[in-house]
Amino acid sequence: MASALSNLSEYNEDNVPSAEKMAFGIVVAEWNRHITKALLDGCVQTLLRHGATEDNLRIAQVPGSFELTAGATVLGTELRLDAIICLGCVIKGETNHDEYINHAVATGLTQLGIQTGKPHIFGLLTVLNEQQALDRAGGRHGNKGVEAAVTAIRMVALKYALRHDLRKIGF
Ligand code: RBF
Repeated sequence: MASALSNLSEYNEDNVPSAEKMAFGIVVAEWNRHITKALLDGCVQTLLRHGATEDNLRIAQVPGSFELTAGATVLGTELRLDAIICLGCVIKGETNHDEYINHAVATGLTQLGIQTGKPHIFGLLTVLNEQQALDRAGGRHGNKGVEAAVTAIRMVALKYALRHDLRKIGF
């Protein structure tokens, strides 16, 4: 169950580093478009609110969530991107398709993060029904696109801090 502490949508804006010099790739799945559009809007608005510019955002649409890792691989060839954010929504149906897709995306993004050294953010809703998705795409559990954006900014800031040998990182 989500709690106030774990719901990053209610984050403290002052604790988020500036994204002014950061460049982000966003891969968004078209399946369940009414949900993924809300995730994308929340994500982009959050990046811009924290200083990112539209010039530094690259957005790619892919058919379904299974294609998120392939989309991330394509965007990853743009070396200037500091992080790739992947957004999708898989809703459980009568079969086990959701488990295969969700595991494939989780494993794929983990591997890409390790291989490239760039943060690959898991913004995939893995829900049991549409209501759970609506709750997490601007509803009572916040917007996971917002949280994905904040996570991306913080992970890029972590890399910048290490590069500049700062002694205190985050918090
Ligand atoms: N893609 C999603 O992003 N969300 C879904 O809920 C979803 N459900 C699917 C259900 C089935 C039975 C299949 C075969 C595909 C589904 N997909 C879904 C599409 C999947 O991510 C991918 O685009 C296709 O399987 C083509 O590789």
